[in-house]
Amino acid sequence: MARFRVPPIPAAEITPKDVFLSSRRRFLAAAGVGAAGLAAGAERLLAEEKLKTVPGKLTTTGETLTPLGKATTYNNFYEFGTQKDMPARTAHTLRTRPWTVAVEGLVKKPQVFDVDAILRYRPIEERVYRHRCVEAWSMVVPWDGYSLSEFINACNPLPSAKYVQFLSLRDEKQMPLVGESGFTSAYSEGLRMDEAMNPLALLCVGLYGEALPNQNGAPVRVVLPWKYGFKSAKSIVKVRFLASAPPTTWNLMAPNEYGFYSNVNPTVDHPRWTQRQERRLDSSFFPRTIATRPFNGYADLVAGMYAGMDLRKNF
Ligand SMILES: Nc1nc2c(c(=O)[nH]1)N[C@H]1C(S)=C(S)[C@@H](COP(=O)(O)O)O[C@H]1N2
Ligand SMILES: [Mo]
Repeated sequence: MARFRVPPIPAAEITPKDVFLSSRRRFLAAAGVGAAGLAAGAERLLAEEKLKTVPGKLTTTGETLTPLGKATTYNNFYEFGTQKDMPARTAHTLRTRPWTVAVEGLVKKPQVFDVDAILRYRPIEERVYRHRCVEAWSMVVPWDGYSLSEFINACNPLPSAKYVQFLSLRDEKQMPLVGESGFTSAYSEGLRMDEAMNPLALLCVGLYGEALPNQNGAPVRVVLPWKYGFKSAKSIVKVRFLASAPPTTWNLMAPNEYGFYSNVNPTVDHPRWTQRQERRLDSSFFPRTIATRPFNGYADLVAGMYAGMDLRKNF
């Protein structure tokens, strides 16, 4: 199995080995029980499962965070059911260790990385990002990970690689509901190389300082805060470098609804709902309706990549 050819990072920066969640913790997360409601024993367990994180530089400030219990119970992960509350109840069947990510296509040399090597490769940053999740809903989530660009550099893509594809696990045994997803093959998403290398693009291994719950894409996913949620593939097992844009799951399923770029754009409506507004899930009981911002508020960091492109055609 290939290893990153980099000097080992200092011991103090290494993430604890057993970062994956216990089944009890998963159950509690699925049930939406906060740390306050846990017994002392379970609290100790939680502490042990904390990721060691450093504050991320690219952090959204001044917005109320979406509580952990909401971010982990209102999910899209069709392999675990098509209703928003289903992944939290069914994704416990996913086994996140051992787990490998295969890197192939236009690279110097194909490699297979163990997920724990990926976790230890760089200090895990906590980055608070606006997240456009299911349909026209949004959250503000403290994600944990590091720049996707760091991982891509370790993959050694060739100059001919212009796009990168992410493929999720597809396993009928671990995902008994995958047959009902409508997906005909492994969940696929893709980015243009400059998008993938943008410092905002996050290789994500946790949220709220804890390892990713299964329903949020354990053990490793991407998070692309200027795009609609579906661009962020969960539970990734393969990364492929390509000369042209890969087929993507939602684009194949409904091409008039979901384009390749899918940058958050209040001026291009989804055929079935407006994109001018979003419903923010935070600690208030009723979600607030707020105006959607171009590129989800990240225009200063990403708009330059699309200069000269017609974003109504390339939606
Ligand atoms: N493998 C896989 N990845 C996926 C999906 C999916 O169904 N399967 N759904 C996508 C969609 S539509 C959204 S909105 C986000 C939701 O991420 P969240 O549940 O962490 O908010 O995951 C994306 N990644
Ligand atoms: Mo979505």
